[in-house]
Order: sequence, then structure tokens, then C-alpha cells
Amino acid sequence: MFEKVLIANRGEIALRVHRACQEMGISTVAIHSTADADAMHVRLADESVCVGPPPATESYLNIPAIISACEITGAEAVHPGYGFLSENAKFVEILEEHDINFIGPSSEHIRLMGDKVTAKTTVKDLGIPVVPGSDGAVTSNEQARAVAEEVGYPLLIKAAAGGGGRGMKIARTADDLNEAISTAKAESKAAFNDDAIYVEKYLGRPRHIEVQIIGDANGKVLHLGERDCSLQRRHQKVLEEARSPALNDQEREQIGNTVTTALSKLGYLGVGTVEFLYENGEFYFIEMNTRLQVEHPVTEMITGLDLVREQIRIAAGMPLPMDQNDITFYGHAIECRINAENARTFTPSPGLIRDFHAPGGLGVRIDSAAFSGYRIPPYYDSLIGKLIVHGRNRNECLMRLRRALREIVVDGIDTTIPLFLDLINHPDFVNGDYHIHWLEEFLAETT
Ligand code: MV4
Repeated sequence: MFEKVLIANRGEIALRVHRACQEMGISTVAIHSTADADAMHVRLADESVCVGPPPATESYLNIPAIISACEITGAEAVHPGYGFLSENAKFVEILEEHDINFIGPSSEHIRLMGDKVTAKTTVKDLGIPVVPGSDGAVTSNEQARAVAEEVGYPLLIKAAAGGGGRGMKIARTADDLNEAISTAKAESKAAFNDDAIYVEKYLGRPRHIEVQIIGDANGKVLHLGERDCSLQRRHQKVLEEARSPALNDQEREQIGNTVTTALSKLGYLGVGTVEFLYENGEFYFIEMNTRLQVEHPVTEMITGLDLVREQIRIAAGMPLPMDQNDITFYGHAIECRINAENARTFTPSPGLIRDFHAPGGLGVRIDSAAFSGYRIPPYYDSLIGKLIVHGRNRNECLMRLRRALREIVVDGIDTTIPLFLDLINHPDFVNGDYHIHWLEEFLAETT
């Protein structure tokens, strides 16, 4: 096992990784920008290295500075958290050249899934259901038109380099097609310097359901069930739950088995998430994430597994100590992302947290690096913490969430807490009856 791990991240996820390391007897190295010198992840780590000025491009994304920090401290492995360098294949290759372990999948698998066209054709060949559409990239308007005749309108034009909704355009009818293609290409060229596109049938009101998987160096791949992440705004998830209120056990088992069979053929190592749209009882693959995700705690709460611990063990070459039959699911978990943002306008609200009080009690977990007197810097994302609640069933989980939301105190800045207090009383949410556009429609109606 590693003796020392460098955590190439900040905020709550840096703390989350530090906690797993401590429990495994591994000492930790924090990196930080000058803006984060007093941050909680720096205070708790065994050692820390300043890697640059506040902008992430010069600090948390500064590969030479991070490699130097590993060499100076003797860290044998890097945990990237999420965001920043977590899905950067080049970074993984540079670590390899320096004989430093990356706690995550191979650079080949990161690159494969980073290109949405190669990801889709690869998983399709492995037996995962995909959205009907072009076979690979589309290189002419005539080709797009031919696919549209086959799958029907509306048609969705997607950027191969995209993801997270960037570079997507809908063609409602054949008349819209040429314009949608040229706008999608132009946007993708500007954002990613790549104008490759592909097309799919547009699904109107699906749910976003993702399957958590974990694979080891022996080719064993297990699934840890699904999460429903349909409640989102502008492609930012707001609340996630496990299991999905929309699935029955037969559907769960079927999609879980399909995914594990496919990913074991690929020899996938590490944790990963296979994202689907789900509509009218059918699953359609959209993307695969090759990192630990923000919402991983809801999976931890219902399986009792520590995903970061498993990531570290796998990166150290250890086999998964369990089989699929050993994974059991207990109860229901919901995560609320508490952002330093206005709950209605989502305008960022950095600044001083005058008072911070975490709720507690049975089934309540807070993953946060915030504290009373902490000043949120304006340079990074606005996530200040995650409230994760577990109950024996969804109803108990909802009751517990309601009381935890009434206990939590974050004073001095605007947060998204009032939004959750509204959501928890909405019949559609209480009934689990929502889809990927539900939250935006709710906000439009009530703001
Ligand atoms: C779609 C879709 C409808 N039909 N694909 C958005 C981000 C990217 N990950 C995939 N996305 C979508 N792909 C087809 N064929 C609708 C979306 C989509 C979406 C997906 C998941 C979560 C939130 C979303 C919000 C808007 C659109």
C-alpha cells in the first residue's frame, strides 16, 4: 500500500480523500493556491505545498508544479478528486513517465471516453444500449439527413468533444437541420477547437440515471447500483438520489449486468459512471465518466462501501475483496448540493461565512470544507458542501432531509438551501415524479 498520497484538489473533495487516507494509515500531501493557504484541506493534511496563484490554470491545473510537489514530498500516488485534472489523459501519462501512480483509470480509457463518438461506438459494440442515431461521426449534411429519415425528428446534433451539454443543437424538422449543424459545429470549434459532430434522436422528457461501477486489475467489474440525477439546472446537478424512484428491481439488475459485462470486456480499472437517459422503460447510453463523482456519497450510503478507499486499494494493485453477490443495497439516500449561490437566480455569492452549523443525528452526513469564519474565494466553483441523508426507505429519507434542512445554518452568504426547502414539499418531488427538465420548468413557474 502507498505510504503517502498527494491530493490534487481542494474543498470538500480534498477533505473526503484525506479522510479515506487517514483511515488507511496513509499520510497526505495537500496542494493549494495562494488563495487557499488557510483552507481546511491544507490544515488537515500532513504536509502541504503551494503550487501557484489563485487562478486554477496556474495552480490546481499546473502539471509541472504538481509533479514537483510529488517529488519534493515523496508522494507515491496522486488522487485527482473530480474536475481539475481528474479526466486529463495527458496528466496521467506524465505521472507514468515520473513513476507516480494515478488513482484512477488508465490514460487510454480516459481518452476513449473523453471523445463522445469513440465512447458511444465502443460501448455499443460491447452491448450497451445507445440512443438511435449516426454510427460514429457525421461528416456531411446529407449523411445527417439520411439518419434523420431513419430515426425521425426532432434530431439532436452533438459535439464529439462535448459533454455536459456544450455544443448541442436540436433540429425540430428537416428545415432546421442545416442551420443546427452549422451552429453546433461553430460552437464546438470555438469551445474545443474540434468541429466533429454526431447526431441522435432527441428524447423529450427522459430521466438521467447513471450506474456506478468499479473494476480491479484482475478484470473484475462490479456495479454499485444506480443514481437518479435528473434534478439539474443548466447541466449542473442540484440533487441526486439512490436508488432511482423510477426503476424496478428487474430493470436495475438488467442494466447493472449489461454494464458490468461490457466494462469487464474493456478491462476497465478504477471507479466509473455510465450515464443513461431513461424514457418509457428503455435505457440509452449518453456518456461515461472516468472519475469519482460529486454525488458518490449516495451510493456509499446505500452500499456501506467507501469508494475512495476502494479506489486507492485498486490503484495499489489490490483485488476487489468482494463479488457482485456481496454488494447489498439498504435504504435510500439523497444528496443536496449546497452552493454559495442565490437559490432563485443562482448568482454566485462568495464571501465570508459568518456562522456555519452542520446538522447531525442518525442518517445525516455533511461533506464540506466550510466552517464559521471561512471566506469563500471567488476563483473556484460554488459548492460549499453536500448534505447527504439516509433512511430505511425513501419516505424516511425525505422526513430526515426536511429536518436536517431546518437545522443547517450557513449565514453571511446566499446558498441554495431555500430551494431544497421548497423542493421537499413539492408533490412531484415527494412522488419521485420528475425528469431532466422538471427543475427548470419549476423555476420558470415559480420565479
Ligand atoms: C440528450 C438529450 C435528449 N436526447 N440526448 C445533455 C448533456 C449531455 N451529457 C447529454 N445531454 C442530453 N442528451 C438525446 N439523444 C438531452 C440531454 C440533456 C440532459 C441530459 C442529462 C441531464 C440533463 C440534461 C439537460 C438537458 C439536456
